[in-house]
Order: sequence, then C-alpha cells, then structure tokens
Amino acid sequence: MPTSGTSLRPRLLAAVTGVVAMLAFLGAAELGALVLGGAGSPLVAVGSAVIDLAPAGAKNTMVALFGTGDKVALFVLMAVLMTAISAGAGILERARPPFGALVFAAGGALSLLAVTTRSGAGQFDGAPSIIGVAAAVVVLRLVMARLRRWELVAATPTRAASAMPERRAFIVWSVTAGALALLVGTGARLGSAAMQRAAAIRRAVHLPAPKTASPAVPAGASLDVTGITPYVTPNADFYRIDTALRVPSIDPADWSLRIHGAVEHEIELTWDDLLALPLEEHMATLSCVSNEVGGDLIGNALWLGYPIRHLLAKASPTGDADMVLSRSIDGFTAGTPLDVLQDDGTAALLAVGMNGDPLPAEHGFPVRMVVPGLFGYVSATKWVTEMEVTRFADAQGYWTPRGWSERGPVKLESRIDTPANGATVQVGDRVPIAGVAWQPHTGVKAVQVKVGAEDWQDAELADSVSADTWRQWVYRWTATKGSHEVQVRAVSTDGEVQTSVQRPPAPNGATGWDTVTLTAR
Ligand SMILES: Nc1nc2c(c(=O)[nH]1)N[C@H]1C(S)=C(S)[C@@H](COP(=O)(O)O)O[C@H]1N2
Ligand SMILES: [Mo]
Repeated sequence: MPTSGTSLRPRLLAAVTGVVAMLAFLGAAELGALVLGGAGSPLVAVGSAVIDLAPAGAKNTMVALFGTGDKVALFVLMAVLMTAISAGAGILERARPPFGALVFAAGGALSLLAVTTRSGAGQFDGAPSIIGVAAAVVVLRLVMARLRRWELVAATPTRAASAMPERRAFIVWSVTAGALALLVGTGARLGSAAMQRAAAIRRAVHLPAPKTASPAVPAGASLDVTGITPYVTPNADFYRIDTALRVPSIDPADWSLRIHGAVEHEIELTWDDLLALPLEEHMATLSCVSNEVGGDLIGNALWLGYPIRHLLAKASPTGDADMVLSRSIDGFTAGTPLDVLQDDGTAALLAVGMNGDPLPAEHGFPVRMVVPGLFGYVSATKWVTEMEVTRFADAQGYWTPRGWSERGPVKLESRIDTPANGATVQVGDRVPIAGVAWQPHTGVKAVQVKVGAEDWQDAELADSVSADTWRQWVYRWTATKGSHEVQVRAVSTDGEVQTSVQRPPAPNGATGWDTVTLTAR
C-alpha cells in the first residue's frame, strides 16, 4: 500500500491527465487560430456547428431555459461534455494505450470537419485543429508517463519511499501543462476575437468617392515585360515597415486628429468630419529610407484623402514654426517640414483609402499621412492621431535621435527587376533588361543602362500618372557572348544624374547604381 502522503487514485489521476490534454488541445488550437488572424478556432466552429445542427426543439428549449444567455449556456454544456469525454479518454489511455490518444484524434477530426465546412472557411483554417491534436497527444503521453512512473514506484514496496518525488513530478507536470494551456488559450481567444471585431469594423467602412479624382492610369504606364514590378502595387504586396509589435486596432468612431502647438486655432477632426470633406485621390510612390540599392521597400498606390495643407491653413501656424510632428496612437512620431505640407504643389494627404479600399490595418487604418517626395520615416505616420506644429530646433521625430537624419527627401534611384542577378541567356537573344526608377515629386525623365564596357544607352521609359510615382523602364539588349555587368542610372526632371557613389541607408538613404551580372552562352 502507498503511504498516506502519496495516496494514489490512478483512475482519477488518469482522468485529470485527459482533461489536461484537452486543455492543451484548446490552448494550442487557439494559438494557431490567432496566428491565422482569428480564423479556424475549433471552439467557435464546433459551437456554431452544434447550433446549426441542433433540432429546433432543442434550440427552443435552450432559449426558453437560458434566454439571451443561451450561447453562454451552450459553451458551458460543451465544456462539461468535453471534460467528461477527455476524462474518459485519460482513463482509457492508462488502461489501453493508445486508445485514449485516438479519442483525441477523433475529436480533432470532428473539429477539422466543423472548421473546414464553415461558410467562408480559409485554406489554412484546419491547421489549428491539427496543431491542437498534436499538442493534446504529446501532453497526454508525457503526463501519463509521469503517472505510470509514480504508480510503478508506489506499487513496489521496496521503493515506496521514492514515490514522493514521482508524485511531485506528476503534479508539477499536469498543473504546469494545464495552467499554461489555459493561459495561452484564453489570451489567444481574446486576441482573435479582438482581431475579428477590428476586421469587421474595417469591412463596414464605406469611403466616399473622391471629389477630385486622380488622372486615369495611362495604358503606357505598364510595359509588357515579364518580371517587371507592376506600376500599381496591390495592397497585399505593399511593403510594411513600422515599430508596432501589435498592429494598432482603432475604431474609426473613436478616432480623432488633433492639430495643435504653434497654431492660432487648434483643430479637432473626427472620422465623420474627415469623410465629409472633399477628398482627393493621388497616386504616389512611398519608400523607406532603409531600402538598399536594388531593395524592395517601396510601393506605389492610389491614396484617397484630404490635403493636409487645407487643414494647416485653417489651423494657421504661428511664429517661426517649421515642422509638424505627427504622432501615431502607438507613440511613433515623424517630423515633417512645415513648408512641404503647406506647399500647393505637393499632394500631402491625410489618407483614408489605398487602392480603392480603406487602409489595411497594417498600413495605418483608419488614417495615415502620405507625403510624396519624403521617406516614410519623416512623413508617412500610420494610425495618426495628432499633429503638433513646432520647430526642428524644439522637437524630433522617432528616428532622428536613433541615427537617422532630421530631413529625409527621397533620393533619385533606379532598380533592375529583371533579369535576376546571375541569370544566363542565349547569345543573340533580345533580352529585356527592365525595372523601375523614381524620385517622387521631382520625377524621372530618363533611364540609362550600361552593359559591360558599352556606353550608357537610353532605356525606353513608360508613362506615369505624375512626377509623384515611379516609372517603369526597359532596355532591350542583344546578348553577346560572355559575362557582363549591367548597371542602371536615372536622370531626374531637374537634370540630376543618379550618383554612382555607394552609400548605406543610414543616415538618409542609400545611393549607388543597381548592378546585376548577366552571362550569355
Ligand atoms: N505609426 C507608425 N507609422 C509609420 C512608421 C511606424 O513605425 N509607426 N514607420 C514609417 C516608415 S519608416 C515607413 S517607411 C512607412 C511605411 O509605410 P507602409 O508600412 O504602409 O509601407 O510608414 C511610416 N509610418
Ligand atoms: Mo521607413
């Protein structure tokens, strides 16, 4: 007999082990669902399936019994049922392994069915169920192993004294696994629910049509070259750079922008105020100061918003103010030259739309700034809620004390999209060498390509909506035998020729010519 301190009720403890495994299933599955953006939760899918499949009589009884608490009652009922089944699975696993594990696999299969047959189910929605089963089986086996060790030692009279540590090990394992799973699962479920609420709020947004539309994209803006960057970057492909560990979730109904500081009139603008203004659409290329030569931290989109200069005109900056420190709800700040924001010829927008949709959450929903010609870090504040009119002498944006320049005009740049570096082509082939070139606000007037020792050759330039966007270019080269270094440089409408001097991104943008090596055989 075990001593009193180690009293052992194997069947009860096996049942506990089963329940811990179920918690592991839920915890791991909810974590997986969170990673999927809140989709594929077994708990939600099974609950919904039960509601859908339950006969009308049962539903009416539930509503009659619990009223508006019927959904809570359903989840309580499900919890009781799952606890009972997993307790049974634990007992079964102890007596006849691996049949307990198989019960979890069967539960997982049911959950998979419920998740994948939901209307609007995504491609990966089944993943949380599968991850959940894996976690449940691993935890079941690990904790059950501790229980067996304890049982074995306790049943051996000569070793009864060492039953105490085995008992402790079992308790530590089961409590830790259970508590961790509960914590992770609850956190993930709350996180998923919040994400889905935020997504629903964004889906419900209807943006007004622009009062002033952007000129239509000319057919000649897109060259027919495989592998070239599209003129307009789809939202899903648009680069994302920010300091936000968690994308801020803002209900437009709660959003407002305060313009204050060195102004005669403070302004407070709500979402409805903003949407009631005559909005304008402007296409502009946005790029990141961290972009390396040849890098892809750049995109071109159609932005819908209200010109910041009109708001500033109402606020009426005073004294020697020369900077606007914009602030995001998460504390990020950018310092933008006041004169750029006031300039009639610069389409600096308080933007709400991107390529015809409300801003995606990760690109600043509901409102961000976009200033053609300036790098994002000094101008493109996402989730913006505040603009303080101030002076460069008195305030700094987030990146300035971190080694980046106070001012960040975008540099004249060009990039080779195709062919890829190291590509091999056939001697005599007409090889399109193509890419994009940009200096937003100023505009690109020519692009030149140099192959090996040949002279610089003018590339064919595609059209663009305005000087605020990049331009595609192509140079059709007839391949000659050997390995060749191919370089590209742009010429701005100001007549500036892109510099060959190689500089790293810090402190104010990389320079140099993008270069690839091509071999023709
Ligand atoms: N709130 C906030 N806004 C921000 C940033 C940030 O870290 N936080 N990063 C800026 C930088 S460095 C760039 S390059 C652009 C990138 O915008 P995107 O992610 O929409 O491409 O956002 C700018 N706006
Ligand atoms: Mo950036």
